[in-house]
Amino acid sequence: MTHTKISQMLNINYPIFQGGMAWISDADLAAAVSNAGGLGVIAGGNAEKHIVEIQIDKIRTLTDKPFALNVMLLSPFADDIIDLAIEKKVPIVITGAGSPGKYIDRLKEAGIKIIPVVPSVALAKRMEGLGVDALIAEGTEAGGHIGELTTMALVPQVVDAVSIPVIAAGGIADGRGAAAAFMLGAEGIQVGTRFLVAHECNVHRNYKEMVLDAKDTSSVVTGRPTGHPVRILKNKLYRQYCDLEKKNASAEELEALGAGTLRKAVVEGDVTYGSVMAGQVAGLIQKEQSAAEIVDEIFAECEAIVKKIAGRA
Ligand code: TUI
Repeated sequence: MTHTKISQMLNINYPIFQGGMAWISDADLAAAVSNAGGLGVIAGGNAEKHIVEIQIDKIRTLTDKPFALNVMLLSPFADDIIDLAIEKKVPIVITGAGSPGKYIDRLKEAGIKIIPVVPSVALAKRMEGLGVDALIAEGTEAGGHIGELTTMALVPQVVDAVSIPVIAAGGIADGRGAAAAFMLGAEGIQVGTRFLVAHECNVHRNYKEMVLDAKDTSSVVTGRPTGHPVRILKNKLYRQYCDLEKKNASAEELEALGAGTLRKAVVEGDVTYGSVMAGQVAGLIQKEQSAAEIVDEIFAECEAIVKKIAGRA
């Protein structure tokens, strides 16, 4: 399960990507995942170029392994972050929350591998046509900004529609989820929520506690009326959001309630009125571990499951 087209293409030992989580996925977490043999990802999020530049310079002091930069296309600084990826010769760019069409030629010219997150078959086909290297098919179980389809339904449909490698994301936190993703035809997995509780993850302590305390129904979706659905863990902010929705508040009012709330949770530890973005698998996560322990455990479990199934045949 560890030797797939994607691990060969990116020169990594395990086909696992760490989710590019805005405000959270910094050089410390990304280097830990890359040093563990996976693909560490620095998230540009909504940050300005000089902030992201510091993280790119830092990761190069922490690892000589491949890493990726996640460019969040809803960011007002997305153009600058793409320029930065090219200037800094980042090996891999992952894009999310939109179509990276207008950047693809420049990234390819710079020799940067490009892997967009897609929530649908239509976008997957369009991206393949533009010459991207692989795709991340992310289901609605994921934390943060999400699409409509579940991972179980999306991944095999994307796999059937394209010939480039597909990485499954959304709802994967352990070896069982990884094995399921490979059964659906994925060549790799992306894991976000479980890395929130990695020792090397610098998210606020309160955020980690909320993930560890979460149960199956703790995650909810806000923002459907504004067209930017975001999965978070239920708290007072969510209840305020529901109250506003019931009052038929405008999209602007709803967007205003969400502004700045991710930073509030991640940096200040305000998990009451901040956005605690996490996936539906938060309820599975019971313990804090190093990034290397997480990576090793996921693949050991995955291989044991696959062997067990093969033994039944
Ligand atoms: O991007 C994510 N997850 C994120 S970004 C983020 S930061 C944020 N903060 C506040 C509001 C919104 C975002 C938190 N979590 N995941 C990747 C992802 N991409 N999920 C869904 C998509 C996506 C959606 C539409 C990708 C492409 C797309 O294309 C639409 C089009 O242009 O055709």
